[in-house]
Amino acid sequence: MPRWLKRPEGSNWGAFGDEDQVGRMNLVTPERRRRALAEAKEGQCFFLGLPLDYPQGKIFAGRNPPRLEPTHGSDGRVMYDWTFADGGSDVINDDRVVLDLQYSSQWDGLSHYGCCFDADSDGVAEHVFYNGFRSDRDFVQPGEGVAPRALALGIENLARTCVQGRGVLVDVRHAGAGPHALVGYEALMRAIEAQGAEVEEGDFLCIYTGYGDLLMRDGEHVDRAALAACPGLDGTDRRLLDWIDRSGLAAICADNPMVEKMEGVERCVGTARLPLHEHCLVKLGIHLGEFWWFGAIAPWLAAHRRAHFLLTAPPLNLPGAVGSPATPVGTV
Ligand code: UVW
Repeated sequence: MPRWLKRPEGSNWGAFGDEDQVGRMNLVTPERRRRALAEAKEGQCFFLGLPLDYPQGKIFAGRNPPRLEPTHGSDGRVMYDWTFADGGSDVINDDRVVLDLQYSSQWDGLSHYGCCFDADSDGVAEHVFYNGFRSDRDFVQPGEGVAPRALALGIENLARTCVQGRGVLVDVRHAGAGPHALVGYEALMRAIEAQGAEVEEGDFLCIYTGYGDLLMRDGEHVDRAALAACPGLDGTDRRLLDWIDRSGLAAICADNPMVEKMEGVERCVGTARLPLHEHCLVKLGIHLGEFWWFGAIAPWLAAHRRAHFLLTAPPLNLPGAVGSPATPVGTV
């Protein structure tokens, strides 16, 4: 049985093979990675993530900061400042963490976001994900004593690609329009051109909105109104979505929580509340990076009239997870 009979309009399901689980990451070929490596001219590197206990407060209600706990040794003792009971000069600390995988700098896996669509053409919409994988067949749903798990499209698939390619930074801090600072196609193209950036097949588009800078500067005291005023992509702009498709970019990474904005965006009833998520994660297999931080690399790139760099950002190789913390690095 084919997994789907109908695919959403504008989707590329099947283009990378019926069993494909990494989407546009297929476009990061060895040749394109060599082009990315050529951007590492100085050997200087920048961290592009937040500390994983940021945004020191709640942006999404259900996502909590990480909680470190000690593990216990085989003798039941807390394994912190731990020594062997029968002697030896060794002193050992060992810990574990309760970690909401999408609290801080993160990758959205292709199993993170789906849509209601009648892919088997029986007149009833299913919950489908990239390439036609389905909630009812390809996930273990959480229940009493049952842990959830993505049996397809888990983040381990992204990890296997190693996530290394050419980053293209576009500063949109002053490009937003209207009270909600929405960045649509025109504004993004203007910023790309003004900054001498080129977005080509297999690139990682990095959207610098300034959101991460506010979090890094003000921590738990950050001004919520100032965060809300930071720009974000307008996922309802059809021309923007078409360009994302045509450009061949492999992933979009932003320093804000969702890449796109929900505030001030008008949608038709019954359509996706997060249309850029739907376009990228469901239809095209484009991974989204969120809550990254460009406050150190961006001034360096601007001072050297550059927009491109080598990006290395593997997620945790955690089988079955739908997303992952990210600890991305840019090398110039
Ligand atoms: C949601 O889709 C709610 O979250 P994220 O922005 O992390 O993808």
